[in-house]
Amino acid sequence: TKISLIGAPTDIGAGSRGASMGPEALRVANIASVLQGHGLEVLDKGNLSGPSNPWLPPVNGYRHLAEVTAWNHSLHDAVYTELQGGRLPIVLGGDHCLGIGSISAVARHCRDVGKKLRVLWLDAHADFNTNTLTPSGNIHGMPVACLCGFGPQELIEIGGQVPAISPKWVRQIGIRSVDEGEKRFVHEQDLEVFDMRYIDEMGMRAAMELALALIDSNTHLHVSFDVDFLDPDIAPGVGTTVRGGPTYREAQLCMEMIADTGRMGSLDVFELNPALDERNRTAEVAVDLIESLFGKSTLMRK
Ligand code: DIR
Ligand code: MN
Ligand code: MN
Ligand code: MN
Repeated sequence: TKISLIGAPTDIGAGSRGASMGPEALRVANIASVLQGHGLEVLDKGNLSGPSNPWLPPVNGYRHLAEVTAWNHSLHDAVYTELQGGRLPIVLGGDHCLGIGSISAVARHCRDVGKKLRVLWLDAHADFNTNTLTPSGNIHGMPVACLCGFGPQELIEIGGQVPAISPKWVRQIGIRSVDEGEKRFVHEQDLEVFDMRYIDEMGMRAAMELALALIDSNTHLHVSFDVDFLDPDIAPGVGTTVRGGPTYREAQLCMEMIADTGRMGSLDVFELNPALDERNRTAEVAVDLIESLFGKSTLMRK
């Protein structure tokens, strides 16, 4: 596998500043050499550039819509280019609004090559708000809705087809914070959510078996890893911590089961906020888990 790292240094869709430093923190945590250690060829494409964060209040339920659109176009084009070149893009975010550009590019690529797409959304949040449902106006709370066609025209059309994806292609894992109106919309659209209650009652293994069900050799698996998925005890360096997330062991199992499918074709790492971290330990745990996503295991298996 040939990997391309794409830095997207912005906090344009977030409610706190600092996710713009995520790409450097992941590089400092040695993401490239760790992956190279697994025999993967890694090319660091450097950072995209885009508008700075004007830090303005929401307009019509959206903060920074024009800037969010510019960043997502740029990321869409970069991710699509790497996929066309037969490479596996890893997006180093950046806040989760960038999931729109990244996944719309992955969906476009899947249409080109006739693959099915499955999106695994690892997050404390459902990110299924719209401008009328959002309590904050922060677009990092809206990417899943935008990808499914519920959002402003300029964001829903980035991948060239509206909607970019169907809610049926999405599996959410680790969810434990959903806003009131968002909750109704998740139910209405029938999103498949393995929330923390499900994981508490059934275990991470059962959750992942279902989330990964029906993946076959013609499936492209995209992993959207919001670092706030993890329990704040192991991952304090994010803007919106929510207690009661997966432990280190549960997160490892989640990543290892994804690796076992052999179908991951693209990965996003979002919401890491070094300004809120302690000696880069959240970046280090993220890289450790990414290593498992690419097949690190304790013993030889099978
Ligand atoms: C909250 C927080 N649901 C919002 N969202 C996210 O503002 O829409 N935090 N995604 O990471
Ligand atoms: Mn474009
Ligand atoms: Mn998120
Ligand atoms: Mn989140």
